[in-house]
Amino acid sequence: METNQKNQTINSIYGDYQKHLCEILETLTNRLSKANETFRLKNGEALYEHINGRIKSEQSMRDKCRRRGLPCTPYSALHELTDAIGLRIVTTFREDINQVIETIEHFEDCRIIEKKDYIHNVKPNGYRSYHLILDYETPFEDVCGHTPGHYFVEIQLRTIAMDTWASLEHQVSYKKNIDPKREKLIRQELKRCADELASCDISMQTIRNLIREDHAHENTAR
Ligand code: 0O2
Repeated sequence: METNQKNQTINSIYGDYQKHLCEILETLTNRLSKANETFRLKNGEALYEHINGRIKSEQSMRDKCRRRGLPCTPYSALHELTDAIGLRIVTTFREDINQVIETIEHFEDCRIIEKKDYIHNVKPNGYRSYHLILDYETPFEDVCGHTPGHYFVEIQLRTIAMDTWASLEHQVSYKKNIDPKREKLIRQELKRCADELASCDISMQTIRNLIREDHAHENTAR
């Protein structure tokens, strides 16, 4: 529940479904953490570096509904829009992203219904990330009144370098008004940083592959 300036209670935009959102977030986070641990025990390296989750805030969801011309209702928030529940998985190397996607593809109650590849199709400002929209089946009812229920979950996958840039850019410029006199320079610099970090990601991946090849040769030579 939220309160407005007159301290009147405003019903959550997520209605009675709000309690389920946290439960879904926790279940998926735990499952991914377990998968990470299993992968690490088997391969000696983690699947990903860290994971964060969030339920989109009331304000942010209401703003998004208004921007999209949708009424601020649970149906808009949970059926028309797909990012009420969000997970961000940060990997050390670029190729680990594919491995995480493969792991998620094996979750029986999750279906990937959309993939947005902002790594190959970099946003003009330099934003890189791989987004998945999941249709997650639950034993409880969804906003359409169906049981089993279906809830959308947005998963953002990126490397540490991509995440560093996105966090910085989010703080300084994403969806913010910038002084028009400086805007061009700021945007150019942000784009340059994004491209430099992307080039580091490629070098780090190459180094990792070389080290792996080296280990493989060592093992066959024994
Ligand atoms: P938050 O706080 O992360 O939830 P829209 O959501 O309207 O912008 P769309 O098409 O629904 O557009 O989603 P899109 O562009 O695939 O991805 C939206 C989310 O990706 C954003 O969520 C950000 O988290 C992230 N993102 C996308 N583009 C950028 C970018 O240029 N810079 C940064 N830093 N992040 C980006 P929200 O809802 O904006 O915020």
